[in-house]
Amino acid sequence: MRKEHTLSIIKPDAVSKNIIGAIINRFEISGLVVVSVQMLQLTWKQASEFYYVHRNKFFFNDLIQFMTSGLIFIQILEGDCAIQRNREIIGATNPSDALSGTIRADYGENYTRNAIHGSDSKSSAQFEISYFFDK
Ligand code: DGI
Repeated sequence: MRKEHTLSIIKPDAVSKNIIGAIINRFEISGLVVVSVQMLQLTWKQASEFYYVHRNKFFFNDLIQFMTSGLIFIQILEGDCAIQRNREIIGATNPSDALSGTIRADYGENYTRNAIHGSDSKSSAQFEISYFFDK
């Protein structure tokens, strides 16, 4: 197995519900390790740059509005196959499609307010980690 890093963001809905610890606990009990953190409120420019792959999608404005609406909690997670394992713990993008026991099934409300972000590939993990941590 190869040690990997992935980016995780606890989104404004989950931060405002005071469940940062409950979510981090899910990572820790599955063996992923939090190795770096930041808490901040994104500007419109930052959120748009971070989600630039979705810039032409119908939901882009709602997504950016939501992601800039409050504090977010950003973490780098480390572990064997961290990118894929993190996606499994998170669950499907739409919480109503997410498997029971996943973070989005338990804490997500809808497509936009879905509690958590996790890098979905090696290349997005590299881009996302460097966006917040390598500057
Ligand atoms: O990696 P994910 O967050 O699971 O999903 P993604 O990278 O395809 O999309 C990024 C975010 O954009 C997602 O967490 C919520 C939003 N989104 C994606 N698809 C839809 C959407 N929002 C709405 N309203 N409808 C969608 O079909």
